[in-house]
Amino acid sequence: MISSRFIWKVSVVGTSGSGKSSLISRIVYDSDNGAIGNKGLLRKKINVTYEGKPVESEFIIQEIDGFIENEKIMSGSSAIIIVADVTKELNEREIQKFIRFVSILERKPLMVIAATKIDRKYEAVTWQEDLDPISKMYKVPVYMVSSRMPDTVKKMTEDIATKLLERKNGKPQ
Ligand SMILES: Nc1nc2c(ncn2[C@@H]2O[C@H](COP(=O)(O)OP(=O)(O)OP(=O)(O)O)[C@@H](O)[C@H]2O)c(=O)[nH]1
Ligand SMILES: [Mg+2]
Repeated sequence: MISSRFIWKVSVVGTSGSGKSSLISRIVYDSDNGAIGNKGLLRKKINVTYEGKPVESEFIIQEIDGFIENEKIMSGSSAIIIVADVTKELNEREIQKFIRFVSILERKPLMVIAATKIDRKYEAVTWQEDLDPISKMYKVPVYMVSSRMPDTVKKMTEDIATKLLERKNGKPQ
């Protein structure tokens, strides 16, 4: 039996072609067909066990192209997944600037970095070590994922659901 239900708005941000739609498609349909509509909101139920009880969370997922510093959109999000393509040079400045913008919002969303396309590791130019400094400085966790590797995405999604519940319950992050 499900003991509680929560609805969270999750925004997926990143530059064009970074893999946002493919990640969303993996989360929502368990497929890596990135040809999902770009604009609509998609929903996905995520079940996790929290403090020994099954908890159902519903993610309402929105794809946002680029690192738009829009206060209304960002503070209306419960969580933001920042997508970085490991086959592309990391734009550290842009990501840091965006994280700083989100960090000072009064209703600060949970942020994670999804370093994606790790199935193409032979073409990778960005590594976990490149993201570690940003991750440590801003306490934003990094997930090495691929829309072609379902488990990596599932783990990140469940972690986000759990962290959102912890935040709601006032647990320090
Ligand atoms: N090998 C591999 N290719 C990926 C992965 N994620 C995305 N791609 C490919 O990268 C390209 C861009 O992916 P999209 O998911 O459309 O990226 P996007 O960020 O939604 O792009 P825009 O909506 O145009 O901004 C497509 O050709 C995908 O098939 C991945 O994890 N592995
Ligand atoms: Mg897209």
